[in-house]
Amino acid sequence: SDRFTPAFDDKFTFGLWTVGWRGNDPFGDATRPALDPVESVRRLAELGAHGVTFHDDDLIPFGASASERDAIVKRFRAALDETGLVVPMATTNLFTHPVFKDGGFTANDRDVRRYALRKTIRNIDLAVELGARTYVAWGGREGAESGGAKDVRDALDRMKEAFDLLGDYVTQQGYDLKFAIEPKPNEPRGDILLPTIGHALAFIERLERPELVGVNPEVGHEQMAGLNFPHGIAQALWAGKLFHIDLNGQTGIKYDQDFRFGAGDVRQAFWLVDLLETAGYEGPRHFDFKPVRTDGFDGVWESAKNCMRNYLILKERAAAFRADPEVQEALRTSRLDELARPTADGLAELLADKGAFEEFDVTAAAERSMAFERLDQLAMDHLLGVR
Ligand code: GLT
Ligand code: MN
Ligand code: MN
Ligand code: MN
Repeated sequence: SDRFTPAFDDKFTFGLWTVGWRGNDPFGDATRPALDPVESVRRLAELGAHGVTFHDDDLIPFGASASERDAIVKRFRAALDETGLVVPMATTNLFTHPVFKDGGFTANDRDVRRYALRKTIRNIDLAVELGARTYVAWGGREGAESGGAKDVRDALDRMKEAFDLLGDYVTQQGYDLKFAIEPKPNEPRGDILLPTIGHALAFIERLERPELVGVNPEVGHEQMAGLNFPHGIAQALWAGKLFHIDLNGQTGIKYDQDFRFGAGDVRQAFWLVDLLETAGYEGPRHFDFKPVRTDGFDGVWESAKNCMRNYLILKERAAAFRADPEVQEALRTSRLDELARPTADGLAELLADKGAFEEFDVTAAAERSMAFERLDQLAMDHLLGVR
């Protein structure tokens, strides 16, 4: 072990479905056998993780009887007690079973929507029982492949209705649980509703209890839309809505690659860690990745370990960048301190200031270099470990 070996307080968490992914994709069958969730808990604890998260069906096979369910939960809880791992988040599988082929909360079929809500409520009870404070909602099947198939305004009414009902439920039960919507632009649907962080943030403000709902952005999902992930995270933080985060790797606009964290766009990963560590984000650092299907369990545990390792390496690199006196000087030269200053002391002050307009030297202002190239190379030097 070295300084990049995680500790419990680093708050690294993993979905059971990540290390448990068997490698089945649209073109090929599973390449690995199923993994017992209890084995995952033990292995992740050995690697230094803080907790695990799950979909109802990751833990309890779809259609299990009540007695099977009780036995599974009991055994899982014993593994948590034995290892000290916690369950900060849980979620619902509203995408695997064919009944959800047209969605859960926004399926055109009303009975499917009612079933999706009841399935969610049932797992909320278990999530709370296991100590979760966040409930993720990834609406992967909420969408369409063709224009006439979905009235998007009606679908958004139904989506709002779903979150309003779930908000009523947790409030009535007195649960200390908040929801985190996970945006994704496409895959498995041709187009998914609430495709980006921005769409989700705007949607949340229309809910009856907006304070109960935030976002769970995933690195690769925003990058699939060509967006800058750290910018999206900054806006979620600015709105007070970063309730949870899915860390992984993606290289540009293509299928959802779900690489281990740090693989993919390493520059965005650097700025992301810099942001999370300096903005005071206190939630779990949750990894939602898929160990490549070419590898056996060796690669599963190697990649799980390295999600955490890469986070800690980037954390060290970002801290070195911030602590470097030359960087601090470069930040001042690029006038980041000026951006942090209010633009005016109110409207009257702005209108009265001739220097702001009538006497403003636009030519001189236009000629001032922003000096961003030097600043960025300092970041690169730190990221690449040569400073
Ligand atoms: C699924 C999806 C992920 C979501 C999970 C939560 S399920 O694996 O691809 O991005 O975070 O439902
Ligand atoms: Mn993904
Ligand atoms: Mn995924
Ligand atoms: Mn995810």
